[in-house]
Amino acid sequence: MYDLSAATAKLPSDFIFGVATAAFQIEGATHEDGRTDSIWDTFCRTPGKVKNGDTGEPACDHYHRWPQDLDLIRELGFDAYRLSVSWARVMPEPGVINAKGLDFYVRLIDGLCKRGIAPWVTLYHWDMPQWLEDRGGWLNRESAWYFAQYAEAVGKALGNKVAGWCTLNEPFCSAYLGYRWGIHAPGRTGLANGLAAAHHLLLAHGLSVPRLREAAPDSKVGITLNFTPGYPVTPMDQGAVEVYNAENGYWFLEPLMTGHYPSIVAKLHAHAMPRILAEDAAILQAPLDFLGINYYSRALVKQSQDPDKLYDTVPAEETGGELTDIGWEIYPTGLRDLLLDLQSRYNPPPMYITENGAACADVLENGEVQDEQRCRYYRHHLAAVGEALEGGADVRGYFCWSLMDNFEWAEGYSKRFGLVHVDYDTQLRTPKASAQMFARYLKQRNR
Ligand code: IFM
Repeated sequence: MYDLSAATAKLPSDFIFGVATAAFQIEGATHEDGRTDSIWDTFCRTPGKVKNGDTGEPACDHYHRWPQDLDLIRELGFDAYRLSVSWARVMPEPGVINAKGLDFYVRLIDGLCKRGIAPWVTLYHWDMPQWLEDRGGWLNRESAWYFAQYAEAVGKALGNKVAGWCTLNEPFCSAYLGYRWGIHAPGRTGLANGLAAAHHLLLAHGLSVPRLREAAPDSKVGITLNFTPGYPVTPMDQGAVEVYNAENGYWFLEPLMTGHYPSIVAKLHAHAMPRILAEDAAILQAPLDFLGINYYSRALVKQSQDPDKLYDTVPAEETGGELTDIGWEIYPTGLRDLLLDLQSRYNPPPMYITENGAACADVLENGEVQDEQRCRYYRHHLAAVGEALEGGADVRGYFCWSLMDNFEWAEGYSKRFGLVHVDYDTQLRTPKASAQMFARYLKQRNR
C-alpha cells in the first residue's frame, strides 16, 4: 500500500494540501448560460490542432456535476481546491458582465466554504474570450485593461471567501505556446509576438492586483508561474543554461520582482522586444502575497552549434531518465533545486506549489486504477519540497495536478493527470490508488 508519511515528514503541520483544475479542462457546458467562445473553443475546431479532434465538450461535465466533485474533494480530505474562472462565461461580450456566468462561481465558492475547503481561484488559465482575440488578443496592450475589469468583477462577486487569488496561470504557456510557437490557442507564431504577449499578460497581472486587493482585502493575491529549470549537459554548457533560464522561467518572474526583463536575454532579443512604457515597471511590480510554482520536469541544456539558436535542449527520451506518459522526464531533485534557487535569487513572497503531478498510462481494472508511477512521483516530489524547506525555502502548500482526469489541451483527452479517473462516456469518477494514498495520509494528519 502506498504511503506518504515518510515523504511528508519534513513538512509542518499547517502545510496546505490541495488539488487543482481549470475551467476549460473540466467544465464542459461551453455554450450554456450565456458563455461565448474562448480561444480554445476556436482552436479545438481548427483541424489538426488538438489530438483526435477533442473539444471542451463534455470534458468532466463539471458545470453540472460540481456538487459531487466538491464532495469528492472533501471525502479525500484536502484542505484547499484551486479552480479557474472562465473569462468568456463572466464577460461574454466587450464590457458585459454575465450574471448567470458569475453566479456559477458564486455557487461553487459557497459550496467549497460549506464543505470546509479553502477556495483558491485562478482568473486566467489560458481561455481568453474569442471576442478579445479578435481585437488582437494578448498582442494588444488594451487586453490588460479588459482583464483588470474582469478581475475586479470576479473579485467583487467572490470577495474574501477566496483564500488565494492567482491572477494568471503559467503566462509562459499563454505567451510562448500560444503566440510564439503556435502549439496552443490562438496558434500564432513569432518571437516578437511571444514577447509582446508575455509583456501584456504581465501587465494584466499587475493591473489586476490592486483591484483584487480592494475587492477582497482579506484574501492573498499572487500569480502562478511554471518552471522547467535547466541543467547543463557538461560544465561547458553552464552559460547556455543561464540563457535558457533567463528566457523561460525567469523571464516571467524577474519583471515582477525587479521591474525589468533579464538583461542577458533582453539584449539578445532587442530587435523583437515589445514597446515597454516608463510606467510599466511599477505596474509589473505590484506587491504579491505569494508566488505559485508549477513544476513537472527539468530540461537538459547545451550550447547550440546553430548560430540562430541561443541554446539546445536534449529530448526527454535521450536523458536516460524515467518518463511519464506525456513524455516528460521524472526529476524530483529539480523541484528542490528550483525552490532553493528562487529563494536565494529573488527572495520571493511565500511560495505554494500550485501544480505538480504526472500523466500516467492508467488502466481501470475491476473498478481500480493502480497508478504506481503517479504514487511514486508524488512521494518523491513531496520529499523534495521537504528538503527545500529544510534548506531555507519558504514553501507553504502543495496542490496536486489534478483532482481528476481532464482535457489536456493539444493532447485532448489522451493524457490522464487525475487522482480520480474519469470515464468520459459515463462520467463515472473512480479514485485511483494515488487519491487513496493522499486520503489515508490526510485523514491521519487531520486526526
Ligand atoms: O494541464 C496542464 C495545466 O492546465 C497547466 N499546467 C500543466 C498541466 C499539465 O500539462
